[in-house]
Amino acid sequence: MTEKLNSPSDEVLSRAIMEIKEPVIFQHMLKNAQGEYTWKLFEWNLSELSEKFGDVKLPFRVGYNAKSMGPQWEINCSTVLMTLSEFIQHIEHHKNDKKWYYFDYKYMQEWFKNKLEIINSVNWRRFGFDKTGDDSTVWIGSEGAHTNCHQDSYGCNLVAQIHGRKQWILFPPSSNNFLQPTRVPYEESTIYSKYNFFCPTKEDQVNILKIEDKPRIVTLESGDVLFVPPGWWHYVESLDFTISVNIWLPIITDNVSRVKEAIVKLIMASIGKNVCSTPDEANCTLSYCMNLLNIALRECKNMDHVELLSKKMRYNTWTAEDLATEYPLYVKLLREFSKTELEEFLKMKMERFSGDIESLKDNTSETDIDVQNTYFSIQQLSENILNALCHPDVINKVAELLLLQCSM
Ligand SMILES: O=C(O)CCC(=O)C(=O)O
Repeated sequence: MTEKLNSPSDEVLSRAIMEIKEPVIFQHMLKNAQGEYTWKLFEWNLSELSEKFGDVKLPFRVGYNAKSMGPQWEINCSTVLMTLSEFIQHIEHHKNDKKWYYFDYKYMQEWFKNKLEIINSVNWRRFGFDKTGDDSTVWIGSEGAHTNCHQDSYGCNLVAQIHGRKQWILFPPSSNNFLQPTRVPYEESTIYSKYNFFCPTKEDQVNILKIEDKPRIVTLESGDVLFVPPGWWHYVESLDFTISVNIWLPIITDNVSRVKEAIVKLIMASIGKNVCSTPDEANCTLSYCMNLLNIALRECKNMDHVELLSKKMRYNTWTAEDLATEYPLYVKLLREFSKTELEEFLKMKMERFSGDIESLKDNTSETDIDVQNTYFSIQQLSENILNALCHPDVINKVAELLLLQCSM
């Protein structure tokens, strides 16, 4: 019994994290024996935090707490610049704001490179990884700020909830075919689902309920650390003012993923000009993509296959269940949602807003609408072609054949 009260060692964790295939939540892991947080980031209150962040103007993406037909994509969002202190004041004074704000997916070293105190206020050593804020990203949002449902192409993920509550819906990698993967809008290393989880339409609801695997739904609170295994789809929403920090840890199959991402990028560069308009598009020239693909293929080829196999075989021990059973105070499995629970949950999300986005935006003129309609049909067609060509099943097969050819 005493054994069960021990927390997992750093060594056990760094190994287990590379092996488990189900998400888990780690609790009480970032506190010392005296019950104090080991990360400074947890210790600072909001006014201390605002002071540490200083006068750095952070770009917050702006979206709407309202109904919309499809997901609110980043490319359609405007941005406002605010210091952390201005942001905190803004949300305090606009409690029923129809807008949400998200400073999201920002590498800490880019924004706080001269603020070592902030960089060093994060440390993943307790999980067996010698990494700090230098390798982490930070996410600061108001109620309703969300990241549309997606799958990350590389690595696995540890997410620490610093402040507020964030809701996560996770689906296993096998849900690929049900989640309608799309590469439009194109984002390097992210495969989005077409469904709007923030405010689903009836059609979204019907389709999401067809997914056979049960989702896991969890609300992270301050001090929780979520582990997202490779390939798990996730939709994430702030339930109030939130701050979280995450780190992507490289895994052995990232080499092959790099080949797959390079193939997608090549397709995008060849025919996706009308539909990708993220900053990444600027880099998306054919020769640049060919070069990327070449490098990724060479990397894969150079990988010592014996080493790869032995790494895979060496410790095939931990499952999420083992870890939760062995360390019940520190590791929790996520609850599976039944079909009925999921149905109720989606219904609640569907019905929660009275107004729609269009009524909150400025009106567009009729001529604009005509132009948009013609553009829409061309765009829709290109989008369907791109999504068919970039479907994970297609890319997996192409990468497999390409790697086979290259190894001959
Ligand atoms: O917190 C969020 O909004 C999304 C986080 C995420 O997608 C990730 O950590 O992989």
